[in-house]
Amino acid sequence: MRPANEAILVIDVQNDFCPGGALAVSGGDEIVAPINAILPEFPVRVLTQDWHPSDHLSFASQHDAAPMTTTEMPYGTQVLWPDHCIIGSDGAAFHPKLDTRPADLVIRKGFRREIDSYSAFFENDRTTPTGLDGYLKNRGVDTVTLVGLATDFCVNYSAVDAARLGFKVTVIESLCRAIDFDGSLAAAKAAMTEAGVTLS
Ligand code: VGL
Ligand code: ZN
Repeated sequence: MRPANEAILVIDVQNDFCPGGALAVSGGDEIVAPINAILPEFPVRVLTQDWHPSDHLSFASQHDAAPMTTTEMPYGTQVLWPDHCIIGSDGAAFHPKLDTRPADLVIRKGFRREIDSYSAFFENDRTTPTGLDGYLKNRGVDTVTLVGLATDFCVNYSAVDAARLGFKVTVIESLCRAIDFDGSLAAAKAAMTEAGVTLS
C-alpha cells in the first residue's frame, strides 16, 4: 500500500471511450485489467465519469457541424464531439470489467449544457471547480497518479490542473490511451511536461 498522502484518479474509463463506443479510443479497453490491479495499492481512489445532457453544447449535433471540427465558446475554442456519455446511458456507464467497488468517490463532470469539462478539477472555463481539489486536500492528499482515457484530453487537463493546484502529479502512460487527433497527443505531452507532470 502506498502512503496515506497518495491518491489515484481513474479518468473516464467508460463504454463510450472504449472500442464500440460513440467516441472510441483505440485500445481503451486494454487498460481496464491493469487499472483493476493497481487500484488497491492506493489509499485514496477516485473515479471520474464524463456525464453530459443529451443536448450538450460540446456535441457537433447541437451545431449542425461535423464531429471533430471546432467552434468558439465563451470560454475559448471547443472541439465538437460525437454525442457521447449521455447521462444514464450505457455509453456513460463504466466499462463492465472495471472494478468500481474499491472507489471512494465518483466525480461526474460535464453535466452543464453550456460548458464542457475535460478536467476532473475545473470545467473548461478553467475556473468553475468540481470540488475534487477540496476533497483530496481534506483527505490529506498531496500526490496524485492519473490513469485512464483519453491521454490527450481528460487525462491531460486533469493532470495539468492538479499540478497547478500544487499536487505532485504522475501520469502512467501505459495505463492511458489517446484520441490523438490533429497533433493532440504531442501537444498534451508537451503541456503536461511544461506543467511539471511526471510521465512514467
Ligand atoms: C473526453 C472528449 C470529450 C475524455 C471527454 O474523456 O478525454 N474527451 N469528452
Ligand atoms: Zn465529453
